[in-house]
Amino acid sequence: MRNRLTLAALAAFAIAADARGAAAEDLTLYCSPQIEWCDLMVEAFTRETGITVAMTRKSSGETFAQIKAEASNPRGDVWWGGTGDPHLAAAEEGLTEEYRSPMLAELHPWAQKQAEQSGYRTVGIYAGALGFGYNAEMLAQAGADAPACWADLLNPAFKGEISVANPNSSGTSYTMLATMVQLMGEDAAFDYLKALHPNIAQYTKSGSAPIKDAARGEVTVGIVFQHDAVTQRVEGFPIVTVAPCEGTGYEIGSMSIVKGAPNLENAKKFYDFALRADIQSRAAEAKAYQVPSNMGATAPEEAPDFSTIKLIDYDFATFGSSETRARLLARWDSEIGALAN
Ligand code: S7P
Repeated sequence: MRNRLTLAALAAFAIAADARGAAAEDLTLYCSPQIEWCDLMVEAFTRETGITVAMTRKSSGETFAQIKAEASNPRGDVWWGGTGDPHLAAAEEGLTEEYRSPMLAELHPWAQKQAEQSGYRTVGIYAGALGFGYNAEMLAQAGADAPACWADLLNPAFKGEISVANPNSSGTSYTMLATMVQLMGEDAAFDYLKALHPNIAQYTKSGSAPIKDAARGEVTVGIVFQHDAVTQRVEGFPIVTVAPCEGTGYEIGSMSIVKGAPNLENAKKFYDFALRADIQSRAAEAKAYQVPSNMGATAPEEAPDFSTIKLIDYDFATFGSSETRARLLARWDSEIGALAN
């Protein structure tokens, strides 16, 4: 009898210990870059730490909206990747935790600045320049001149031949909207987007979808981050990457810990892991060609060369603020989105 009780107690202890272990190994990751890179990060982290990760991939704007909606009962632990503007807005709205990683000193100044600017509620993990890509075979069939500038995309020869994302869901497209405002001034930027509208086949949910559409020959041009166009080229599609002649904006892809993260210690482990040079150097395995933020990481050979791109001095403080974001998106909905309905 005593033996049976001891066995039962041991079994109960084992179950309880197991349950505690499982809970301690949990991490919920909201991932905004390409799914192949999200999968690689999860696999590498679990392999090294044994911590199991529940990951969902959503675009930057969608993830920001989700974290906001869950604020009173946070479900996610880490938001990894996606454009920096909504990470800054989330920081401003108190939706993310302050964390000063011991890895910060290894990062490029632009990545550290992202952290300082947000009160250490987000940090830069990569950089990428906006641009577009075109399908060279489709272009030849259309007999149109190769576009080299934002202005060239207004060519009527591209009627219904350009794809770009919706800036509400997509960080890429919000970066385009903010870039146009900075290049042209706000009213002229909206005039440009209205003039571009007849050439737009669809406003996609995800930022990288437009160049996948162009790769498959569904449209001729996709407006995307240049590294996403490079990925399609590497995949073997006839995509040519363009750095627009007038100049262009860029993203500081960012990472944040969700305020009230249920698994805060594991979130910090993932955060430090994701900032390591050896981990960031693995991006190319997932055909992700952003520029890494750790100074010791090897940038992929295929990554667009920033020194050859005319970059604007992107104003992250203004365009990463909640007020500017909400105002520009509302204006986009009423002046551009309404044209699509
Ligand atoms: O595909 C990689 C990438 O361009 O996607 C991220 C982006 O935020 C996710 O796409 P959305 O535009 O749909 O939000 C970028 O941060 C990243 O470089």
